[in-house]
Amino acid sequence: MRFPRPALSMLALAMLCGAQGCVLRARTSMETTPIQASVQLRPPEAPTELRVQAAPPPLGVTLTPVQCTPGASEACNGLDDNCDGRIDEGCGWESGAIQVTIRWESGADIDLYVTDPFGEVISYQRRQSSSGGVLDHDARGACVPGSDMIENVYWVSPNPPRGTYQVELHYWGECGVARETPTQISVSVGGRVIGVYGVTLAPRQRMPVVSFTL
Ligand SMILES: [Ca+2]
Ligand SMILES: [Ca+2]
Ligand SMILES: [Ca+2]
Repeated sequence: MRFPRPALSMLALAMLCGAQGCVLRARTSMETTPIQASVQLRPPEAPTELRVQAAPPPLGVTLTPVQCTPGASEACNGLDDNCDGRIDEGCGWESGAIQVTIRWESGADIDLYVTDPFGEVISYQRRQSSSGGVLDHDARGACVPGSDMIENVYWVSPNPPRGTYQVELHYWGECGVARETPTQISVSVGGRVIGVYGVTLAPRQRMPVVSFTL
């Protein structure tokens, strides 16, 4: 950073020469002298280990054992197949310090809602929160030809805000083909999957499925 330095009094000398020789004249001057100062910024904080506590699943939601195999190929199925803590890496949606991925198969249009500790809700209606959460994969099921049935929210920052996160699902529509729809919700925090949850939703049902606290 560059600061103007407060004026300093300096003595300036001038040599004036004429027919009778030379004289030295002195005068004081006020000058502004730039100085260099640097502010030492702390290095970016290394990702800290995230301690997470998941609330017991609400009624109707089941918690299934995490099944993965180190070295397995990663399928685009809403699960962390190779145990690296990233769900579906290479499939076109991102992983991060927090990743929530839902998947279903019925052709319905299911929507994922994640509420951050500040109460901001991330969904297809508002895809980014100021805390760094992003919905980067939206799905419409059979309502939109070519759509798949996976939605994904992740946190870009290695240090997402501490507090409680709430995951909700909403059965938006049957798309002319679906009825009750089983869904699967994978949650990864700090590089490991903390749970794979399952819930069956009826048309237009909205319910909280997972809550966890950092
Ligand atoms: Ca993986
Ligand atoms: Ca996968
Ligand atoms: Ca959807």
